[in-house]
Amino acid sequence: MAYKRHIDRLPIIPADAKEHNVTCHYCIVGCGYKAYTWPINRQGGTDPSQNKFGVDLAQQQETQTPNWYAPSMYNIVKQDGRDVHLVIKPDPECSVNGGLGSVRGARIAENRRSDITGTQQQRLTEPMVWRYGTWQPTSWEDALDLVARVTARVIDKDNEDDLFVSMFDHGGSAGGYENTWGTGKLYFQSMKVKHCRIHNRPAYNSEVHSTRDMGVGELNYCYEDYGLADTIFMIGANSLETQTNLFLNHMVPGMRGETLAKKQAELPDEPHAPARIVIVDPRRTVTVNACEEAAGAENVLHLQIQSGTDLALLNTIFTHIADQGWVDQAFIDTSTFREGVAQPEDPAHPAALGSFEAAREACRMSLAQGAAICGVPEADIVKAAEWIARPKEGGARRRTVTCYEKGIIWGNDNYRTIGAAVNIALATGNVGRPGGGVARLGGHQEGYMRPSDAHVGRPAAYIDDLLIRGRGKVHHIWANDHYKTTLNAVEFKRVYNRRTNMVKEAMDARAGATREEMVDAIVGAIEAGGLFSVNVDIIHTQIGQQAHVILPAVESGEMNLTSMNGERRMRLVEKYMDGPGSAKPDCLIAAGLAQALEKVLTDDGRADYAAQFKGYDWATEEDAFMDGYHANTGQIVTYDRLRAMGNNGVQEPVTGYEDGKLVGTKRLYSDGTFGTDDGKARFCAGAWRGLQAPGKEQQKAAYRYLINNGRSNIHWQNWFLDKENDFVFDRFPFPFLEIHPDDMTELGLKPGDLVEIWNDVGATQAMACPTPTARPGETFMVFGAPSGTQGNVINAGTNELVLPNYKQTWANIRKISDPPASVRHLTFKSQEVELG
Ligand SMILES: Nc1nc2c(c(=O)[nH]1)N[C@H]1C(S)=C(S)[C@@H](COP(=O)(O)OP(=O)(O)OC[C@H]3O[C@@H](n4cnc5c(=O)[nH]c(N)nc54)[C@H](O)[C@@H]3O)O[C@H]1N2
Ligand SMILES: Nc1nc2c(c(=O)[nH]1)N[C@H]1C(S)=C(S)[C@@H](COP(=O)(O)OP(=O)(O)OC[C@H]3O[C@@H](n4cnc5c(=O)[nH]c(N)nc54)[C@H](O)[C@@H]3O)O[C@H]1N2
Ligand code: SF4
Ligand SMILES: [Mo]
Repeated sequence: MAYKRHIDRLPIIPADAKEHNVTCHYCIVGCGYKAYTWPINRQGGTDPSQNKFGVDLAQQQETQTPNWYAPSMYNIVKQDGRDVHLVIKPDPECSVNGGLGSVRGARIAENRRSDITGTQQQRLTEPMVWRYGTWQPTSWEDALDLVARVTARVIDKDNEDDLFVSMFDHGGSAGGYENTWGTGKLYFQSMKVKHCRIHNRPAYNSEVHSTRDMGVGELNYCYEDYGLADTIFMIGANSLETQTNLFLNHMVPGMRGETLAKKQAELPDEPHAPARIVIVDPRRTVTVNACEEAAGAENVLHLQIQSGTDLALLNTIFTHIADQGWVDQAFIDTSTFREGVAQPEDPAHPAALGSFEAAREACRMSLAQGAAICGVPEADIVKAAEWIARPKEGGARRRTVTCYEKGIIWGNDNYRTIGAAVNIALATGNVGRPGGGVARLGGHQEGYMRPSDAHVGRPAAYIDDLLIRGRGKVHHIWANDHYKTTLNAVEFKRVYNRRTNMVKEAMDARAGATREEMVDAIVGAIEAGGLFSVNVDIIHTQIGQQAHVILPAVESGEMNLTSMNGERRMRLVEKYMDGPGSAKPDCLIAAGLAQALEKVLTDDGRADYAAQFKGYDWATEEDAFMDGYHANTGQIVTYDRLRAMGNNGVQEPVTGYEDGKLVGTKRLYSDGTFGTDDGKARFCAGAWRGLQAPGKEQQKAAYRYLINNGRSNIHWQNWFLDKENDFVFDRFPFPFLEIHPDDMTELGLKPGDLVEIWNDVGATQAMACPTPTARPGETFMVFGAPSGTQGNVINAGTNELVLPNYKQTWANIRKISDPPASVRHLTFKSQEVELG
């Protein structure tokens, strides 16, 4: 059990505790928190003058009091070398979360590394180099010199194709504008690395090409729109668990009618009612359940489609809306491309883009066709179209906000499916207007600032495939663990282990050699098919077990870090504690690597090439911010100005600085001009074409169970901190597999049994969780677990632009074990709730 559960008393935050702005670094929502720190030998008192809340704590506080914090919000950490108390609690003044926490964010403090309370002792503290058959701690200088020397041997001016890079492109948990700039400047300015991939997919590309090609940036609205909308249209997302406080603090109030007064005030000329919601998901999620509780079941329409059939559904809804004439013709005429095809289909564009009429023609699908493919009743498709688009009483346009995430981003036919969702929003004039928007919900926060990646090309290289086929000589990995999170993972790990072990063996064979001899030995192994692996992370990951050099990074809170959330709200997280040991911000690690490369190349007599690695004399992350974000976005935003904007920050793009405040942008495209050359949005002419990625139809035909997969509320990503968090591990020592009780009977399974999931590409294991709401034959497995990689059974098939199709996976299941001891205390009760 977690040590804090034995705590019956926590120190009162003193009135003079230091206060820091914190944006929760876990998910895209970016909830506002405050971090309070004060010296270890002091605490506040109950008198209003003695505590941070300024209230009499000797009195009973009300139920929803903010004058309180939970044990999970507390820790003892180092600040400027001294032990301090740390409390990180939700900020009631933040418009994003209004004081709400979540099962992840409310544990930021207990997930900090502490030598006093013993939390997160797994954090890396020193650089390490593979030596004498294990990893030996060493200095930054020594580690970076080795990385630079080996890297310099395989790259040259104008040919950096043997250097492979996996790097985060997000904000929040790893990343942020500082760090994407540091890595981006190194790999895309000093070098022009084209064999790179992003943390969550096997290529360097966009998750949402089509909406961008259509001129509609994917984060175009503001969270307030959920309170102004008549209808929320949610496709392939489970927001209660994955964008928790966006759901609880914006969607739920909209559905409960708590925002009616605001609607009336802002949009007085039309009738208003509480928002209804249409959810597209093959699975009944806890989000569906929560919506029913919030809005009443009659206001929730769950379209429980067959996995991967979203495109057919969306095209059918689009057709029906067009046939009924529920379109916004004035908007179509003034804001969209009117003359046929603007962009023909080609290898870089998996569907043609053009006029409303062209798309209507290409996407046409009857109710009967749509219903047959998706497996939902025609009447429900009609109802969805009505809720989304039928004009309101008196003829006012219906305001519908459309949101989507990994159910279609990692789903079948990404380009066309996202295009089909945007088509509906464009046809109904629901972009750039209050209560509208068509936006991805997001995963991490965003924080992208890099030199052009145009040299990467489109379609971008399929990096995992190249690595499996023996390409690449040196691999730099920044903040991700493909062993737990990539597709075709069994094959990837098998080959990666073999290739990196060749280098380890070569290094072991030369124990005691000089640096020059060692580099020669490593390069010899590389030339024989080996791979030299460098891992920049905060913990020793699974792929990090194969690394030859490990570089320790700090995370949010241990450095100053900027990022923006799903409504483009940019904030500064102020550093409130020291990083472990000699760990550094990623941007400064990238700078150190650039400097090491400059030195090595100079020593090597390659002065011209060495000169490309100048320009990294940053002393702090703020220097990286000024060199990257500040210099490239009109020189308006600075740390001081952002700090002054507090937890409400400013919505990007930032357009000016007036009266001591940064001026932002509430919604994109509010003037009806879109992000294309001519300012006109395009429709997507993408017809339904079955399961598009190679091998999916065959897998579906050959195996019995859908292995749908994704996230759970309690877990954060690949469990990198959860792994050493008792609260999480007590609850789920193994990844769960939601499975219908009838399927369990057929397979001879008891709750908590361990099962093997296997198919043509691999196998993995999970813990069976009886789930009566699951459809027979359709399971759901939590992804990313250290003890059961779901990606082991996902085949290598991607779309034309190398977007992985994680969600469409089929396999067979067999029992391998009774519940292990660590499972026996678990509850298998339904997670659905009834709010009286
Ligand atoms: N608690 C928690 N929250 C997180 C994260 C986390 O690790 N834990 N990670 C963050 C990150 S990085 C991301 S990317 C987001 C992801 O956020 P989401 O996209 O909301 O999460 P997922 O669980 O991956 O997938 C969402 C839903 O897609 C459904 N789905 C599967 N197949 C299909 C299909 O064919 N069609 C449709 N329409 N739906 C389908 C699944 O049943 C699932 O309910 O979450 C972020 N938030
Ligand atoms: N089957 C299946 N697979 C999936 C998905 C799915 O839905 N189903 N979803 C995909 C998606 S959307 C995502 S986002 C990926 C996630 O895949 P990954 O990116 O591999 O997983 P994360 O847990 O986000 O990895 C974060 C890593 O960065 C480290 N880290 C954290 N903070 C810092 C920092 O500040 N600096 C450095 N250097 N390191 C840091 C952590 O220790 C951890 O090892 O998985 C993808 N894979
Ligand atoms: S909803 Fe997301 S950002 Fe907000 S507290 Fe939870 S994990 Fe953090
Ligand atoms: Mo993600």
